[in-house]
Amino acid sequence: MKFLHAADLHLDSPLRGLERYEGAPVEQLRGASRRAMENLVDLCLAEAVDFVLLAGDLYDGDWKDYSTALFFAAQVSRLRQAEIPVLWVRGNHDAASRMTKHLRLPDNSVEFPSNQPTTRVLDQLGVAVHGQSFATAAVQDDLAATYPEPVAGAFNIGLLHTSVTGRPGHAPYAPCRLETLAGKGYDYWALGHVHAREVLCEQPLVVFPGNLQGRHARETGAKGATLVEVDDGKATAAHRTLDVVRWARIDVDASDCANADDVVDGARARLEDELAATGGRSLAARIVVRGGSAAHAELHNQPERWRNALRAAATDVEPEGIWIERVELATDPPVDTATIAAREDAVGALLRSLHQVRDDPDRVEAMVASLAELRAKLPPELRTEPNDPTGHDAVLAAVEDVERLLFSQLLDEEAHE
Ligand SMILES: [Mn+2]
Repeated sequence: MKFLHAADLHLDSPLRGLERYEGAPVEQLRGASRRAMENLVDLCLAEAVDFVLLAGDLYDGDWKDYSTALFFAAQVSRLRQAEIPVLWVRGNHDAASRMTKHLRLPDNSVEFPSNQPTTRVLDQLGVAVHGQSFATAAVQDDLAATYPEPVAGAFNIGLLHTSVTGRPGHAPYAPCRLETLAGKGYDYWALGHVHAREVLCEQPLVVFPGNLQGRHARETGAKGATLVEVDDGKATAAHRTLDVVRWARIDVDASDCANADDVVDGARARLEDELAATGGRSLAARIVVRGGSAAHAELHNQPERWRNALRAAATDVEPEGIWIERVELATDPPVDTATIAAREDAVGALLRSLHQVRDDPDRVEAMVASLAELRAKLPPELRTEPNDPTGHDAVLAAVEDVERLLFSQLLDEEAHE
């Protein structure tokens, strides 16, 4: 037996930050969530899966018109022709109360109700799927707690949209404990909501497949669904990549760049690498240029020019294949500490006194002692850091941080005077 588990399709969700500029592959980006769903159906047909599970957020929100629903219905029909059922729940984005329009789906579509958890048994396969849709967007109850007991003799699957115990960047909806899921007696938990793929438990398998298509610069890396094969009651899960546009963050270290052209060349080389890693997909990239650099003044005097030079480099690497979502020029001025420390002004005196602290073990120890005194006055719950932030090494690192931050700011001011 074989099934496909996907979640968070967010059909017709706009890719955030989509800017038009000459050469930007705008249409490809716009249709990305639909093309990814077509890839999903293609995979199901090629693998001849027995059924498909969709764990919520099929839609990004209420449909603007019926075209989103018609598209989804057409994809479900492709699966119906191969007699593949699609079992699905609603999540926070497509909760029952948020959707004002309705379209009857093909009869291989099985939507779980939102008023209580229910069980659908696929007789021929000996599979029982338990699920409950979100009635409203912000479900605060532990839905998993009331899921039915496993059906004896069947392969039991829990289908659920949930944050489990919470994940950074995701609202804490339908919270539950991993122990509740693992202890339910089910053979597989098909979760949705968290957009990063994560296998929370191996025995039984508890899986977030991640979303089908990244939607913004923080959803980087390969996106897709989980293909599950069950042999003798034992399930194995494998990620299958289905996205059509790949998000990447391109960090460019400008500290060795002599000028802004070097920065563009460095970014270009990184874009080539990232594009090669996408396996023929389009690339949506955020470029972040950092580091104390001799190119700093040039970049900051003409930021529009260099932003567009970076866009042009991307278009040159792959016409209509790379879209630059944003360019952050976050360089610092080059810091030549020897010259600054020799200066007779206040800046030079400040740097020299920082170096005196750094190079004098007695002064560092004095700081450690006075920080330890402060730390002792903290309530115990604030003293739980595993690495003592008031230790000798931490204080030395802090002094170096002060130097770096202070001087990049001070010298930036000078450069703009
Ligand atoms: Mn989602």
